[in-house]
Amino acid sequence: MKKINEAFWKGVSSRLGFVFLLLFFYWLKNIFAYFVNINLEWESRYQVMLSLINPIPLGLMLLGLGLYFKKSRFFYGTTIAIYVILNLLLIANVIYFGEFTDFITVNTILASSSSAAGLGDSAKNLLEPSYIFYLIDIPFFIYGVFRKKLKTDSKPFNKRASFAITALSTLLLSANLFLAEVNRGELLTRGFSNNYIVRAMGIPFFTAYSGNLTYQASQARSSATSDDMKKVEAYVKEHYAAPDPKYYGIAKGRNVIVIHLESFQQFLIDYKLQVDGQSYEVTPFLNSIYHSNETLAFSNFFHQVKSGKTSDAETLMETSLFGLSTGSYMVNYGGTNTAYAAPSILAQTGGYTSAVFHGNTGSFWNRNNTYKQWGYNYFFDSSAFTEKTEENSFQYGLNDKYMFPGSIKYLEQMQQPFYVKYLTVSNHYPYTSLSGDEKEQGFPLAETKDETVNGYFATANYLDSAVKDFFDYLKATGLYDTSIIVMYGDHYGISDMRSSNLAELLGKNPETWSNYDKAMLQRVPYMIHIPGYTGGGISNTFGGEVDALPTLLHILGVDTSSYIQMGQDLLSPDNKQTVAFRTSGQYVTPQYTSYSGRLYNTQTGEEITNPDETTKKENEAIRNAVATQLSMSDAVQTGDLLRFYTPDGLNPLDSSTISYTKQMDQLKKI
Ligand code: GP9
Ligand code: MN
Repeated sequence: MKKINEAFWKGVSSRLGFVFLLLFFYWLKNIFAYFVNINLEWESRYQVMLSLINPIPLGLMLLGLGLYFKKSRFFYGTTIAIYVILNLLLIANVIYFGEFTDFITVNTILASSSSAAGLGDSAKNLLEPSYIFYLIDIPFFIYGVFRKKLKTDSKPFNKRASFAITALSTLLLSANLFLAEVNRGELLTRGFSNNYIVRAMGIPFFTAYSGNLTYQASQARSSATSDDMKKVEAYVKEHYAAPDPKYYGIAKGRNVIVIHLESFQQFLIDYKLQVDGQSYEVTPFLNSIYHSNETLAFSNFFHQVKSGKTSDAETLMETSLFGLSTGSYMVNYGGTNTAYAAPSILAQTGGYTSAVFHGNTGSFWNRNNTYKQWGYNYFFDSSAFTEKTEENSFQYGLNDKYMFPGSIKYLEQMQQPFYVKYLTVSNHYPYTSLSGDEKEQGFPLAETKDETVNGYFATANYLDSAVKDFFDYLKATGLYDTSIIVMYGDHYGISDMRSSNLAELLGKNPETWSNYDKAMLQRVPYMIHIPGYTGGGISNTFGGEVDALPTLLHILGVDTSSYIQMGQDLLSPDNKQTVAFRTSGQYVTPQYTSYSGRLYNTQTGEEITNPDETTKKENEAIRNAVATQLSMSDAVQTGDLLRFYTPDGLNPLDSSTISYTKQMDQLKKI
């Protein structure tokens, strides 16, 4: 035993032995991450095997680079530095995954100044006990060094042998790629999902892959031409869904108040939480709006966001174009691309003034730049809310019950008709925003094993009551009767990783919780409340966030036939009811649901494992339709194609005249 012990320390005290020791720790941490913190959605043993080996090739290649150095301090300096970087990359991805169910792309890193501020903050809340494991090597090294068991090796490693290590790791990497390709053809060219790439190739490989994508994006803009725009134009013309005259212009000229319901899922509507034998209605006010005949409500409205989360939802809702397949459109292109967004369209067609109210810093998601490109006249961010204190706010900003009242002094000065958007925050992960908030109203926590799920209902209840108070204000001032109020949930609040913890609360079995259940949980509210109108009701039409803008514009009597929008009016009889998720190959129609590689009957929820010819054909057609819709949108977004096209009756916007400083003075002047 003693001999083995000595041989071990002797081995790892050689340069090559040291490299293998670091490689071993790195491998161990990756495997731990794959099994504990990251969900790779393995579908077969083969894929598990791929994941087990994938940290090794690149790990060896990078850690082996130090071997080329003769001098001892260069060897150890380089090797340890590379090891630390690899570890940081792994840990950062683990934490990021916990929040976004996605991996860090180079886009995200480049945009860190605008989005990482919030992530850094939430990281503090995201620390889980299991993360201790990533420090497992530290006590080992302390022991080895202090007991003088782990020594440095001053003998340079043979040049040829260093080369052999590089060659070996390259060979292993090719083998890894080959095995990955066998499992999933065209893995890298079609991308599928970030998850697939990490599953097959590991995290550092994915980072490099995404870096390449970012580079390509910058190339895409410079190579895009007006011919590309022609193709998009043809597609949009063909998919235009003409408005139903019954709804066209029913709210013409009214103020539009948009309320963004943060992380609000459709299942909350009418939901009653049972705690200690008592039943608590979570969102009584929103339920009353949902069921009102003054409201056009939608029960099968899906969010279509990806890693841009809130920013993707805003992009979809206000431009009828999708966010990106990786990263955030607003962060990457929002400040530069030509856009025809709701504020600018309404200003030009109806003389609207526009503003956003949001209790977080204006740079988050690059809003301060994007909103100018979208034509927002005013943007009141956290700096406009002087009532903000430690107690009434959290990492995403001022709580809703302070943000709404805090906006009034600005809203009162606003020229009518106005288009204003309220971005709420209190119902945001980790659903602990109310600790310290005096207006918190004692709504009970759910009693599952998941803290995140438990807090979700109380923050949703708080949001509900904040919205009710705001409606009361609107009614008291008479603004209510001259406005319409649009409300939507931006995306899921409980991620797919956690959603099985919701199963029991929804009367389902967590053991049989399926991808179908996960897909159905992507429904979010969409309601257009029109005071005084009585032709409302709940529509079961299937649609997504991309369909919201044409729907709203038609209600306001704006002709969208020459606009470049990817969505279809949800009230139009021509609506195709095909909902694309932002992850390729995933969709919902009234008949089929395709989610995480599985196909289901949307009506029954049963999995279709052996599709017959008709089913295959129909799904092939749907797959093509959603892929085309996404690729047309991507062409516009990444190629900045709207610089080549001006819709009838609109002009490109001159954003240089918009400034978000001294806004109260600007308002008073007008
Ligand atoms: C931050 C808020 C949250 O300002 O909009 O964004 P999210 O984390 O949901 O994308
Ligand atoms: Mn959000």
